[in-house]
Amino acid sequence: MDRIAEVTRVTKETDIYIKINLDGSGKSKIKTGIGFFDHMLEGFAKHGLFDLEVKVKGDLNVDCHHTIEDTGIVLGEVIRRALGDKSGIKRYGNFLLPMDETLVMCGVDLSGRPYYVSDLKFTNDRTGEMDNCMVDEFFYAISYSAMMNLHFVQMRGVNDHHIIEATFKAFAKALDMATTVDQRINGVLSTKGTI
Ligand SMILES: [Mn+2]
Repeated sequence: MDRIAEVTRVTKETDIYIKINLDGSGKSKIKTGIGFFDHMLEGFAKHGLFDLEVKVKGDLNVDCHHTIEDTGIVLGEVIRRALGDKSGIKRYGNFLLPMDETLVMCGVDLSGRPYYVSDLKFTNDRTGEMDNCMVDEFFYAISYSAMMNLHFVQMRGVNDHHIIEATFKAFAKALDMATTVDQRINGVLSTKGTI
């Protein structure tokens, strides 16, 4: 069964289309209007081996807030839809991702219960056209719209570009693990019988 979903969401602040194939090969076509954010989403697709199309027209004349937050909401939504009933998936995923001086750990549980915890700390306020405070806003939005438990622990890191890129890639690798189908799993992986 194809694990593909697409969502279009239009508000007065943003116009967003996202399509994901969880069983892809890392191909992406990304255009959000924020160069650094595009770079991060391309890395997410490449390292998670997801095929990802993201088209965003946001009110960047205000700032990057709505564009990045709403992209997180829609990305979470396509992940949730592409997973379907979650039968056969590993459900839990984690990754410890080094990038030069930076080391970021990510833990994911596709539990159906949204929860977000992060202790990311940045050196400066911005990276390129992206406000660094939007990294947590983005992943918080993903966590509630995909209904996943998502943790980030920053073990080390000084360079903001490295910290943010390590965060996106750690998430990609952890999500790839959590969404992987394991032939040994019958139905959903839960003693409760539902996730
Ligand atoms: Mn980079």
